[in-house]
Amino acid sequence: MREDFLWGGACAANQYEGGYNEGGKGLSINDVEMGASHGHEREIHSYVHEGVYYPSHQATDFYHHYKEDIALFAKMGFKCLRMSISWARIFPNGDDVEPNEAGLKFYESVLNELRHYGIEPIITLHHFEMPLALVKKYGGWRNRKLVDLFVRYACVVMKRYQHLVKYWITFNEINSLFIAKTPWHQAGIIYQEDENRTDVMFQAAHYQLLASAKTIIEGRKICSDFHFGNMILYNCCYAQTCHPQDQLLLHERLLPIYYFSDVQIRGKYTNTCTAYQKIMNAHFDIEAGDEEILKNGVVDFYSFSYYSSLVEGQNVEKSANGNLLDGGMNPYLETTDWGWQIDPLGLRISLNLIYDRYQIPLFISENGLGAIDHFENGTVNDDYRIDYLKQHIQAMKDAIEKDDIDCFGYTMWAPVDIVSAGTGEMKKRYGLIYVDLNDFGQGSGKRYKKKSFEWYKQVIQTRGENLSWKEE
Ligand code: BGP
Repeated sequence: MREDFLWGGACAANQYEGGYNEGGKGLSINDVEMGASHGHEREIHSYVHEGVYYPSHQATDFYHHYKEDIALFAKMGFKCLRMSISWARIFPNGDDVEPNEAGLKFYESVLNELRHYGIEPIITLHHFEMPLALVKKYGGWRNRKLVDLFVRYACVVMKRYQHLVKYWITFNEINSLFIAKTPWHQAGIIYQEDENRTDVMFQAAHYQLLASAKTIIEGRKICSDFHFGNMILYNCCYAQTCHPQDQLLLHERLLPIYYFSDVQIRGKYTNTCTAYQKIMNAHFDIEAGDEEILKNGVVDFYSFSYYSSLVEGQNVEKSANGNLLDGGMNPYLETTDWGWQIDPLGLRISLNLIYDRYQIPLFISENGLGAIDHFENGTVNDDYRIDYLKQHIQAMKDAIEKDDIDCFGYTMWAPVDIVSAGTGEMKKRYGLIYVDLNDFGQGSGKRYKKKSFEWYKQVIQTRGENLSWKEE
């Protein structure tokens, strides 16, 4: 593996940071969302209710632990950390006249800490989070006003951190807008009864694509050396049978993924996009000048999350879970504690499919195993996590070394235990570092190395050559 390969981990502010009302931060959409660990679906409130536990308020408290955590990442030899900035920490209401200096200072300290250890920050500007005030005032991303407000926020942070950050990702899993059960996390939208949901969704997608492109155009003026990436929830999918109809269904399943990356890489709504608009009977406004913006604001690299794969076909029973997705079960694969199918070879296949289509550098911005960990004697023997990561890294290596795929980095999700995006739970743990907190935020918050900590350190040290692990 190349010497400058970016090995590291990925996380998101709303799941990790906490400090929800500290340093002048405004409320984010996550700050009014309960976890699902009470035996029912997550619940969204319009304000913070007294006595209710909201997972994002404390999360795993990166806000107060960032020095300790970054030191631990450095011990593992991290070359990079993918993290997000909370928009509400910079503009508490989203449309404030001035940015919040304390928020800007906080991320400056974090970035300086990363630089101190030689860890390259990869910054996501919009990771399932936005100021709640923008939902109340404008209805979230259904409103075109959000485009310029977002670009303004992005410009403030890009200017401020231009000497600390080189890699920027505009929107996390931008296609989750078309996939997730609700557009809440991605776009701060709660559907009204009388509206055409499809049109609202496509309009919001257009605004986010526009905001992404504008950010890139403006960012390049700030620093010509910035590298911009998109971030796609990649759905590796197989046809259930060789029946041509199943193959066509498989093709159609990929349309909502290519919809976003085609615009972000080719700079226009391609035939793939218009075909999907027709299938969905979608109508939305494109103003004069928008096409020019999309054309000029294309990304430099394609980043994606990969956790599992699914099956599609005429007779598929949609019983398998996945990262925001459902689909058919694959009889050849095993599943995680949350029913996500484990498919390392699918990662190699995905890298090939994506690279064949776009021919630009790839970056694996998320991959990991959410599992129930048993904390004993100050550690967790998470051989299952080592096994999952080992197999996926091997698949990535095969894609790079045997298939000549240009992939320049891998950030596992997430280096330290954080709150689950889907369920708000703590018991769904991904970390190489255990955090003593439960689903209700109870515990000491102390950090402990899991077995996977030393293993990942060795992987990075040997540049992915030695993936095996022998007990000490
Ligand atoms: C992706 C998100 C992350 C992350 C991950 C795992 O959708 O970008 O924020 O959380 O999936 O999902 P979960 O936390 O629901 O297990």
